[in-house]
Amino acid sequence: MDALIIVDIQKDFLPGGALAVSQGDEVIPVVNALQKHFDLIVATQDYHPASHLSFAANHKGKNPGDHIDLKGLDQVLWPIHCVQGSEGAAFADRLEMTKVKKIFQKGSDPEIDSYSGFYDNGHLKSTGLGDYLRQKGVDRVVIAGLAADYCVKFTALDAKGLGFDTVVVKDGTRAVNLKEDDFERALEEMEAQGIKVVGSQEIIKK
Ligand code: VGL
Ligand code: ZN
Repeated sequence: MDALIIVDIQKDFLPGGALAVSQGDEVIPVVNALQKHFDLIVATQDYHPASHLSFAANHKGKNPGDHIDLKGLDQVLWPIHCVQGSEGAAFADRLEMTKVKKIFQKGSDPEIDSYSGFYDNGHLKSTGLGDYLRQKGVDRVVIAGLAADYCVKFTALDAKGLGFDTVVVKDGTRAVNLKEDDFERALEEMEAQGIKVVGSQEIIKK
């Protein structure tokens, strides 16, 4: 059984958003086309309280892009984004959501960030996504969305670590690219862990 995991396709990650991913909007038609090929589709949603400690604005004198130690973990600081209940936290207008069975929210604990849709960055708490997929009999997950170098990458690494065959759709994701080669490095890191990186056509043609 296959599942499609749609990662964080939210307004704040689209061009014009608070944490805009360049060409992030281009993944939407790709993900909408992919959905026709799956019987089980879930989505993750970055969903922070305004007090979230990944926001530079919550640290005096810090700017987005700076790093801090947050409870023992290296944390890059971000602009305020995906605040619970805000327009920026909403899913993209053009994203097809009618087939999405369940939404897994993450990043709600102000004291720890959560890039993966499965666990927070300290692997302390699970979102329930892994148990949900297992209970549905899923053995392969296909992942697309934003951003390739953060939430897609960590979602894929956790999926693989949990034993799912894991596929990432290269044209269904875009990177933040704080450094210019972060996209390529993220793909390499995932492939090194046995995650397959494919084009959407490889899934659609079947
Ligand atoms: C993300 C940075 C901060 C993501 C979320 O969805 O990739 N990146 N929060
Ligand atoms: Zn976030």
